[in-house]
Amino acid sequence: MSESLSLEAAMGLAIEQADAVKGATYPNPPCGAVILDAAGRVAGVGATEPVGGAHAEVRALRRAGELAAGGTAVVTLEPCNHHGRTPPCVDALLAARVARVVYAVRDPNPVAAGGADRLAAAGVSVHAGVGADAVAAGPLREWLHKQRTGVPHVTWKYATSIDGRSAAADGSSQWITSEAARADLHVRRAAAEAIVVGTGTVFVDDPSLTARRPDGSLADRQPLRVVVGHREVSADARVLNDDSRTMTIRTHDPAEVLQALADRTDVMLEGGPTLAGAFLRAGLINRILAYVAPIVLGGPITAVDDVGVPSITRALRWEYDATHRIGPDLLVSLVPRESR
Ligand code: AOF
Ligand code: ZN
Repeated sequence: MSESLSLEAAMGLAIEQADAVKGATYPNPPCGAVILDAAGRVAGVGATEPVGGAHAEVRALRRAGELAAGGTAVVTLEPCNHHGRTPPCVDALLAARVARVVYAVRDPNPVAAGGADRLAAAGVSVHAGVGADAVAAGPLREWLHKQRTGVPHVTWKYATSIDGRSAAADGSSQWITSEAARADLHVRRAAAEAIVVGTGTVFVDDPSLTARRPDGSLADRQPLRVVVGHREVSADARVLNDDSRTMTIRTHDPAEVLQALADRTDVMLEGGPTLAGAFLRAGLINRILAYVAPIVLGGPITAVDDVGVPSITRALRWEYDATHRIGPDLLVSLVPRESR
């Protein structure tokens, strides 16, 4: 028999559920839910289904069955209060006679909001804010950004030597980082909705931009591949193969790129240096993910070109948000300084 869980631990479990469906639910948020029975033991867990399917609460309640009565629902997002593509989660929680609801982040979507108030009015004990920072920086980061700004969240990813070079002097750039780091990248690609590169990168690297497993097979979910720029891409470029869909956008303007991707939530920018510089100058990068290898390359080829910084006082300021050791490499995650 399982032991009773603290609310923080239950929220940790709900976050794991949400992380596992990240990328599969947009435009809906990837949410997680845990139902604890009246004794505080896990009775059911669930995550948001792809759009049009059940919300996390409904999945978890189905698994918990009768055990939900008198228990606690621990959810990453305030339960919805509207008939959208699915009925309100609040109704399902009330029907299951849950005694308490604990959620991390308020639902900023005005159409779905109000769940907490309705639950409280119905006599359910409601607690907000448990695990809020972890959820807002984790599974819901991209979706919350989109709700707030109307623009997709952009992660700029690159691989670099410890001295900041993205290729050797002769242009060779494959295998800067380890196999372990590349496997991590492929998991992140599979969770992204679109991967953007410039035509220069297509010419130089001929990337396929798919999400692959370590054995080379294609992951179940493939992001849309987006090639940005005026030049024509050759018909036999890997980025145009049948492994995923590809969109070409004939502009260099980052704002126009994001307009063309306005129905997306989570966009990954994979270079090259000119396009990355343009996005940075435009202030349209919301996270930097740098895979840093313990090698020194020297030479002229850097991950990013001009970013419009004439002197140190005008540097674009970021802050470290997480660092992970991946095999021999480091993964460094940064967010804009002012966003926190
Ligand atoms: C929840 N739990 O797991 C999710 C929620 O069109 P619908 O019916 O699928 O509703 C979409 C809205 O519901 C979405 O914009 C967001 O406000 C909320 N998503 N709510 O209670 C969930 N994914
Ligand atoms: Zn819902």
